[in-house]
Amino acid sequence: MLVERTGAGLRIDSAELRLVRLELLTPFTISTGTMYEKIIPLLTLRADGIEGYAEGVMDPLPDYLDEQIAGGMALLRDVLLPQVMGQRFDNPQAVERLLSPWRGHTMTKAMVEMAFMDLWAKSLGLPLKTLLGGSSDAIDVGVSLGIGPIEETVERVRAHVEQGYKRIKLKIKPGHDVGLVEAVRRVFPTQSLSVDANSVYTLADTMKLARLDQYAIDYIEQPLAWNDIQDHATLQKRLVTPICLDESIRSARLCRQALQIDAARVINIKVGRVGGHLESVRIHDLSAAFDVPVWCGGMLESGIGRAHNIHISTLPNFSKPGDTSSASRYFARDLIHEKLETVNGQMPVPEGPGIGVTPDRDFIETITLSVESFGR
Ligand code: OSB
Ligand code: MG
Repeated sequence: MLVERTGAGLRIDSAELRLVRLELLTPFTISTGTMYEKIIPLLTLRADGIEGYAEGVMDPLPDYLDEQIAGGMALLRDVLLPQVMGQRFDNPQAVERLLSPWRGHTMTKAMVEMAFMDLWAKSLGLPLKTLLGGSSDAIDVGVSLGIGPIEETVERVRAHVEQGYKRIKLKIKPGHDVGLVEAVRRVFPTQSLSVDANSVYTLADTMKLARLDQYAIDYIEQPLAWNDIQDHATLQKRLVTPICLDESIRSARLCRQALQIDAARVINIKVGRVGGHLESVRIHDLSAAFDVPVWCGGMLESGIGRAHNIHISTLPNFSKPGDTSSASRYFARDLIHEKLETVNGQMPVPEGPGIGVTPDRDFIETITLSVESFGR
């Protein structure tokens, strides 16, 4: 249950929308392409001298979902930020309600909701996790390994297993699937493993995907189309391996429909994908009611988005390790002062009010592509 605030609510008096560029230490390849850098939209909302922060998880091109940075920035600039500016909100639900008429754009709307959640938690003097109903001080984490040569991937699995990561996720694509899993399983017979196809297969690949059943992987993530649920239910009937949906779950309603037809037995929640924390908590609760575990996905976030993800991962049904690994795996330098680093496969939850991390303004200035201000 979300903590209710009594009193006068919060009036948003200004905002800053910034675009920054962070180089990735190593390119990250998934079935749909390779990322060399992260372009990150950053939003700051201000009220009563307090600041709330969020980052957007959309990419420059609509290659993960049908949202992209340019469209999100335009919607924020022309519609969403003018809408919230100068408004007093009695609770985060009121922010969500104001944005609800706009269709789709869950990644863009999530930026406003998440920045407000951080602000709200800080105004109450509470860590975000407390507001969301979580309590643990550290969470179990896994890693997601991009597509690369098989031998090299086996060595990368070894390095991460040695660091204590609790689950290794292998990115797969046609021609780089059964052979890869076979090679990794041979060296690591009992390690918790999963695979992620990022929507690249079709039902015509059912026999191929069923061959993965013999390797005892925890789940196969998003094998079929990003906007499909029905075919995943058809596929699940033919597989022993549980299907985990990522791209397909963009709302609690889509999640309910997926669970009702057994299209998924595990759910990946990305706060920035589903519109924010409130919808994430609904998906979490709904999945619990279906006895389906959830885990927190990642989009190679900087420390701002990563901190949001870590807080929500403290809820009880986040019972599988999340993709909330050390920021230093991706970036030479993070956007925040604090270090988000795993210790023996566990990520400590940042302390203090809100998300508990603070932007490194000097560094952010040096990697800024554009800045826009709203309000006074
Ligand atoms: O499908 O989970 C995914 C990264 C970019 C786009 C899609 C995905 C991913 C990851 C990265 O798997 C996980 C992480 O942030 O560490
Ligand atoms: Mg995924």
